[in-house]
Amino acid sequence: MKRFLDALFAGTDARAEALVRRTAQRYSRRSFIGKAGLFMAGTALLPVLPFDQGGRAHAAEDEDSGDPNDEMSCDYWRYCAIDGNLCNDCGGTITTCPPGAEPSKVSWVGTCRNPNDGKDYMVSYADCCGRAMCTGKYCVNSERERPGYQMGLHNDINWCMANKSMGYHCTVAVLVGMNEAG
Ligand code: ABN
Repeated sequence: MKRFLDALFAGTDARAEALVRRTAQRYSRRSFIGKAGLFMAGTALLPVLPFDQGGRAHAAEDEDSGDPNDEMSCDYWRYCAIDGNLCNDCGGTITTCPPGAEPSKVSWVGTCRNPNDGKDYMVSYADCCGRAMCTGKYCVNSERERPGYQMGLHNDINWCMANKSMGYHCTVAVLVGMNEAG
């Protein structure tokens, strides 16, 4: 075995050295540092480039009733910042997980205006976890959402990540507060 490996790697050091020498002759140190700096700056900037999420929102809009009081429609007022499968279309309700799934320990909170009383409500979009992804209606709305590089303001996230069982099943929309001033 040793003889085989020796034969396989024979000359490897010499070839690597020759390659390094050729590269060093072709590029000056300054140009190498410049290129490496450019590469590193480019990769560091990549996550903060703006990206268009319009397509996601439109996909959901196309097939909806537009009724802000229809809990099965993505246009239901409480879903203004939801990103997920509706649990009420997956064997649960708008506030409870389907059997066998448990609510995520952390959740995304949005603020939605209820057109029936004109007040703003805080809505917690908790994910239900521990079962395979449900195939019920998927809604993507993004009121006050910001792109992914501000993670705390972004809703396209699997909130089951803090649970023991991280599999995402569906999302509920629970009212957790009302803006008294509004
Ligand atoms: N919050 C719903 C979700 C789950 C997994 C991936 C993206 C969004």
